[in-house]
Amino acid sequence: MPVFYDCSTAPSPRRARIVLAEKGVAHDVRQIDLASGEQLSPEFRAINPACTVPVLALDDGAVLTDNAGIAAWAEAVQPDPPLLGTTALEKAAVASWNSRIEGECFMAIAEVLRNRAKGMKDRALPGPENYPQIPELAERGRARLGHFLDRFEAHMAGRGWVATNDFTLADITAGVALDFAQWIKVDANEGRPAIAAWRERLAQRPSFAL
Ligand SMILES: N[C@@H](CCC(=O)N[C@@H](CS)C(=O)NCC(=O)O)C(=O)O
Repeated sequence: MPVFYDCSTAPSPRRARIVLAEKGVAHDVRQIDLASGEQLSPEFRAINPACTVPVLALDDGAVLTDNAGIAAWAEAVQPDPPLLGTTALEKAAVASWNSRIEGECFMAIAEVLRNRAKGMKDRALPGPENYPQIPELAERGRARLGHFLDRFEAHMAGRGWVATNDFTLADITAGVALDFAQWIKVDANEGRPAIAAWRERLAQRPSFAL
């Protein structure tokens, strides 16, 4: 059975956890304690030299070391329900929105958190190398997030789901990101009724309780 390397408190592995749940892919779970730096241990480096979770280790020895790979693999081995779109245009829309949400929303939140938190001194980026915090990036990230959320609110007005007429990976990435925003005390729902209504719909999915 595949082994999923998780950290129950972190946002990135939560994205993959939701994908595996939506697809019904059976797997074992190993928790990696990011707070104590287990991702930098020699044992975990041997599994993922990038020192990040999520990781999915497959039965044949292949190791998938990020959300992009895990989602692509899960869609290929378990096409139902489709999470990456079905028509050519849907696939384009899911890929496009997923990429935008990662860059404009997820990263903006991470910039705020990682460039300010005392516990992340010299850990401004995940990975094997240490990078110092740049406080200005925290300010920029907060501004970027606000601008993204206003654009996203306009996009979601009158829509059921982010990228297509159905729930897709773009909803997973955005839903996890906006929960992550609470870590920096940003309530994405405030003054944004379309986002709030969509998050209500997400909250009804059992996978989002994971
Ligand atoms: N591109 C990766 C990013 C994964 C990532 O940044 N994971 C964080 C947890 S949210 C991590 O492992 N951090 C380790 C660290 O901060 O040292 C993906 O989405 O799969």
